[in-house]
Amino acid sequence: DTLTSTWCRSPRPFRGLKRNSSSLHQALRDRGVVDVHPEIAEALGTQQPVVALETTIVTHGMPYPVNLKTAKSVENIVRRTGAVPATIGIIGGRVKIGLEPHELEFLADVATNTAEKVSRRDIGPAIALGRHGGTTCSATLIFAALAGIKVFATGGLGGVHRGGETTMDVSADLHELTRCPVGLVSAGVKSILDIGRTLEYLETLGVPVVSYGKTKDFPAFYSRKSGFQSPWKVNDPITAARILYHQQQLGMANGVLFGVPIPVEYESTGEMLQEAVEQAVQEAEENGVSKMGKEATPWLLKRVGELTAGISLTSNVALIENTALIGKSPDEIRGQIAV
Ligand code: PSU
Ligand code: MN
Repeated sequence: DTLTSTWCRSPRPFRGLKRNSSSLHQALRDRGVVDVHPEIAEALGTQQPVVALETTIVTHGMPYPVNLKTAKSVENIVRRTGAVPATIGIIGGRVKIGLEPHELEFLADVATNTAEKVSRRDIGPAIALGRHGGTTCSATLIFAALAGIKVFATGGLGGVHRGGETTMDVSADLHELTRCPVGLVSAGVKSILDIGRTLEYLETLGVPVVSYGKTKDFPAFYSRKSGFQSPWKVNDPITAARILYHQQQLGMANGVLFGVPIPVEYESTGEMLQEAVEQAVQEAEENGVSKMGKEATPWLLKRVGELTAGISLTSNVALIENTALIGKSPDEIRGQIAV
């Protein structure tokens, strides 16, 4: 059996999902490596709102047991808004769109599960080698788009790292937003990044950046303002949904980045956290962390947590819970948009 002969016999890639639960489920199963949770297949097939959630934050972004508690809390918040949460991850080489509680617990048990941090480039290898993985924003966007999920809520998108103009450390998350017609709701990009260059890069890629709220201030994760402005702002879910809808109507494949600032009550700690971020970034430079590839982000987040005695973690949990609340799917108001 050569690779080519195996390849030729494998099921053809599925084109065009029908929004009917049984055919969706079947189609994704036929692809061979994707399991859609029946509740999510049902919701997608009957036009109920679904919100995608990532798992790198569980496997590489937060320590146990806060990671598990946060992931469950975010799922519950999504449910309370009337949408179905679709937490996405990879278990034993199978893509899971929607995790059972025991599967989420397994991924959160970071001491024993050896889960990889899976971006676009890691998807094929992780599946072929039967690995477990927490999906980053880029991989989660791919699977959300595959399943027809329109909204994805998370804490912080990846971006251009400090010094990225020489290291070329630019997160694959940015490019993925050019390929996936999904509204990504986040508290901006992590403050460990070069926010100005990240926004420039998104402009080059043609990804709309939209502040969700009263001002165009682009949020900086732990604080409500980054000092940079988004090109656009919207303050209601219908307009937000229209942005996605009209792009799709025009056959554009790209998504939208919605920036939702951390709740006001966490603003006061933002400045202190930013100081810790600056220190962590400096230490990272001294320790050559920029040469660590995908380990750079987890290293920086962990170090900021240590420097702030866990306060950064409390803020991190709060902002993710908040984006999940705002991220209540534009699907639910689809009926109100003129077709
Ligand atoms: N923000 C956090 N914690 C995280 C991440 C972002 O507060 O764990 C993750 C997201 O999954 C994001 C990824 O997609 O980091 C980006 O990693 P990189 O910079 O290696 O592309
Ligand atoms: Mn990187």
